[in-house]
Amino acid sequence: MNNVMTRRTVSALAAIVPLTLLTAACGSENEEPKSAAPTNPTTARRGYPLDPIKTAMTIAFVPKQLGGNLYFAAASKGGREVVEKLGSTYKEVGTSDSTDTAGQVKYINQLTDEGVDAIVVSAQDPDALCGALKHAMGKGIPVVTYDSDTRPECRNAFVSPADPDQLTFPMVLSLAQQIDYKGDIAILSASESATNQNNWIKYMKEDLDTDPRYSSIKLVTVVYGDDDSDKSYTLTGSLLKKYPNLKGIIAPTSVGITSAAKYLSQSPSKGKVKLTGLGTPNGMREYVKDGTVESFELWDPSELGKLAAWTAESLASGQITGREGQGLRGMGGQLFVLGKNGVVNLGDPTAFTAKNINKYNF
Ligand code: RAM
Repeated sequence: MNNVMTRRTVSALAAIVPLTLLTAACGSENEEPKSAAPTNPTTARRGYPLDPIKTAMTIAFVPKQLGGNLYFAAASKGGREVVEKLGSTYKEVGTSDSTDTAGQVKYINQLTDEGVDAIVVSAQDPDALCGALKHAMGKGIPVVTYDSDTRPECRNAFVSPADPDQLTFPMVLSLAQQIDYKGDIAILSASESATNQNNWIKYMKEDLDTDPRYSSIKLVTVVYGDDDSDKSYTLTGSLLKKYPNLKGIIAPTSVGITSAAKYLSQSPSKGKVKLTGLGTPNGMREYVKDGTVESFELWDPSELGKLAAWTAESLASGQITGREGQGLRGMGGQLFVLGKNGVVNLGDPTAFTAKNINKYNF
């Protein structure tokens, strides 16, 4: 046991030291890296523990959804900031439809053909992208999933917003408290194949089934709005019609919760049918102010994008390989350590209420 811990600590430190130097090297634009840059970028991609290198790479983001989704817009902004700060080129491609998995596969293959230095993807499906991603990795292109994962063997590392338990537990508890621990509830999700959504739903169901405080709460259905505003809005109306005794909705999607809030705010169910889940403060502000929603949560998507970009740069420059126990420092100097299966968690989510929502702008 001690040996394992010692090995992990040593390997984490080995990864951290060059990263700290890399940060320092990037502090001044004209400053040359302190030690020799590797002559062969392919070697760097294979993950050898190299000295700090001057980064001039192309890092490509493939969000789960492009277009009006505020969540991914914020994540991309953070990702771009880090990539450009490191002197690399930020590239972004993707589909506007969060169910267009074939589109994601097509973009990943394109990026592989172009020979980008790393791919950062929020996966619409745990399996469907695997062939394309494995092909990319086979060509020496590191793959980072963020927000929504694939099967672990289809990427090098996963930048997860938070531990799923820490994310779902407060959502279920908050809704339970608001409905006095009894009545029918529903979940309004995004797309049916989204890894992150399905994982969170699994945890929520487990909570509802096993926590004795929830024995009088019944989950009547899970519906999928595909992160499409109109579809999620219409589905909210259908839920209210089909389940007239519905007491609450959990929507763990930024598009879904805003659409549901919009519907409720205009209906007689405002304030009566409770709503919580995951949303952006900018998308939810008016519905918190008008009393439709008491509280919801989220992490800072821009920080998620930053950490994803930083992980990709660290992999592509050979500073880390995605192995458990390796460490990397965020731009602010905070240490993140890769856990089992190369998963790194951003941290705990924030709960937003009328009291604090004005402090946030994303
Ligand atoms: C939507 C997407 C995304 C999820 C956020 C909270 O934008 O479904 O994957 O993490 O909501």
